[in-house]
Amino acid sequence: MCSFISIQIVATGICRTDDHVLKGSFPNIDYPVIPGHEGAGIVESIGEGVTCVKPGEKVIPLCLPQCGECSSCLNPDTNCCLKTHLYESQNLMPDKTSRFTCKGKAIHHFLWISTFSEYTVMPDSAIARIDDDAPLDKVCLFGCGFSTGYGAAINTAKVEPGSTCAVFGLGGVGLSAVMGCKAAGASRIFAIDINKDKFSLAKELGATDCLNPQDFKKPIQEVITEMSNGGVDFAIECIGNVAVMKAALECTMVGWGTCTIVGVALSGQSIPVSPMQLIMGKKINATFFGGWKSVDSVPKLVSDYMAKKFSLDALVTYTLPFDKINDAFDFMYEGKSNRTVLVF
Ligand code: COD
Ligand code: ZN
Ligand code: ZN
Repeated sequence: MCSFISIQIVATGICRTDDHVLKGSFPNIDYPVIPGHEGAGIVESIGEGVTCVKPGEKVIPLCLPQCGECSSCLNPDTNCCLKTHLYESQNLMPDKTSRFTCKGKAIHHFLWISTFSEYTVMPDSAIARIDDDAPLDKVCLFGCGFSTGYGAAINTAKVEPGSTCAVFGLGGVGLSAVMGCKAAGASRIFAIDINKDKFSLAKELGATDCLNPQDFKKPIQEVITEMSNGGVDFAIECIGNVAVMKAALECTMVGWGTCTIVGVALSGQSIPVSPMQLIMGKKINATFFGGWKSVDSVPKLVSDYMAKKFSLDALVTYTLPFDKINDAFDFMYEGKSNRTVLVF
């Protein structure tokens, strides 16, 4: 049986995935739907059987549950709880109800979260109880962008001290991957984007070489392979573009290079990988929510942020009232923001 929690959303970031929902390019979405999946808020009320939180406590709703009981939750090597909605249509609560209506008509949920709403309802297996002092307009980024990118480097790629890395795509997710590579001790970090305005912050966060593929006649994978004397140890794709995923694999070192996929490609697309790349000893893997076991890890990430073990403030380009949501999407389309946080 599942128990439910009602949350007052206080702040929410906007992620490119929300735009995929608007454009109809994310799989398994039914409309009308309330997007938003990078939020933080306060428990408004709890349903029967809820023991993990009390009204008034600060929480982050999670796009990936951790039920603590299934074979995945009991396996230390995966965070893909089998109670996740990702294997099915994601638009209703686990009990197949919708908790949103407009003019008497049901509205669908997104990833169970739907943070573009003042109130939302979540199953108790997908809630992180966080520090009472946490600033919700910053730590909302642990709901997606920071956790996904930073964890891709630390948990999935398992970047090693002294290694060479390449991060493709410098949005909120890719910049967090740069921070993860730096924190893991990488000695050289290539940061690749077609928007050169992303480079100054990437350098501040740890990138050593910023490259715009449009500045080169050769494919970017050849440029990086030459600059890194044979290839990088770790490449991380944070765009969701299958051609870039191919380039990311191809710029890794023969024998041991690892390519980690973060971006979800548009429905129906697949990666054109030559088996020779794999036969030559390169590896490819992928991550959802940065490999973190969500309920256990997000409170610890928030505590580490509060203890100033890392900062994510630089990722928040704008903080705006919620009714400026359309401006926030425009900033994303124009490449002017890494993250805009909307506050209710
Ligand atoms: N070459 C280089 N850079 C590119 C290219 C290209 N061909 N195309 C786009 N870029 C750059 C853009 O200029 C931009 O700076 C960056 O790539 C992408 O940034 P954003 O801000 O659009 O995207 P993010 O950082 O918010 O999100 C990226 C994801 C890959 C996470 C997202 O799009 C996605 O696929 N999410 C699903 C995967 C997942 O784990 N989701 C968890 C919940 S979202
Ligand atoms: Zn996201
Ligand atoms: Zn589980």
